[in-house]
Amino acid sequence: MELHISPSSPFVRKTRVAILELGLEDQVEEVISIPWDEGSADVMQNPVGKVPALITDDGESLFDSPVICEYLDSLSDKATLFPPISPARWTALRRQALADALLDAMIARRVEGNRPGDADTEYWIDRHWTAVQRSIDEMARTIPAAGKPIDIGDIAVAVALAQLLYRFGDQDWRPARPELASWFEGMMQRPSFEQTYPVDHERSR
Ligand SMILES: N[C@@H](CCC(=O)N[C@@H](CS)C(=O)NCC(=O)O)C(=O)O
Repeated sequence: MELHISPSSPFVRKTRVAILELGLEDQVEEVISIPWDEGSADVMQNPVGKVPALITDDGESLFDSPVICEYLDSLSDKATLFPPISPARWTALRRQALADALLDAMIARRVEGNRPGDADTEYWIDRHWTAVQRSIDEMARTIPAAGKPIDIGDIAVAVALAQLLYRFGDQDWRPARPELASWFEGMMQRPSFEQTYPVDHERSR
């Protein structure tokens, strides 16, 4: 299988962490595909031109990160990141959705912050940042019990919180949320997170 990645993408990181947690690293070749490069949507076979995209051994392309993670999960006999139908499944999927939505809001806030300002810019920055803060508060309210097996919700939440520190390190979410910070530090010590630290890749334009 081929996983199209850009090394700074948190959605890519979710899939890379999942691959390591599931023990599938020998079956996946990583290919750097920068979405901003001409023709990358065709190479990735993803019409919306975003990473990650996974090309399966049958030549099918799969996107986006939740679909890729669930597909990878179906291939592993080592572990499962998607609990079977039960309350635990909805908790895991809800936490994944929360984390992905936090990242969407964080990215939108970053884009807005990099635009030449107009009257609406402050409104949108505030709106996106408020969504980010509410999402972190929700994560702090729903910290998993100690010893619970890791699932896709845990991976997604930890990736999102790590990306916030990577992109907005000057607005550290940890001091006001010590219990979430302590859970997060435990996640960051897993080899799957240590081996997937984000790196900015130079754009060709
Ligand atoms: N919902 C998608 C989001 C993927 C996404 O937004 N990827 C970003 C990189 S972090 C991207 O490729 N952006 C390029 C673009 O917006 O054209 C997922 O979970 O995979």
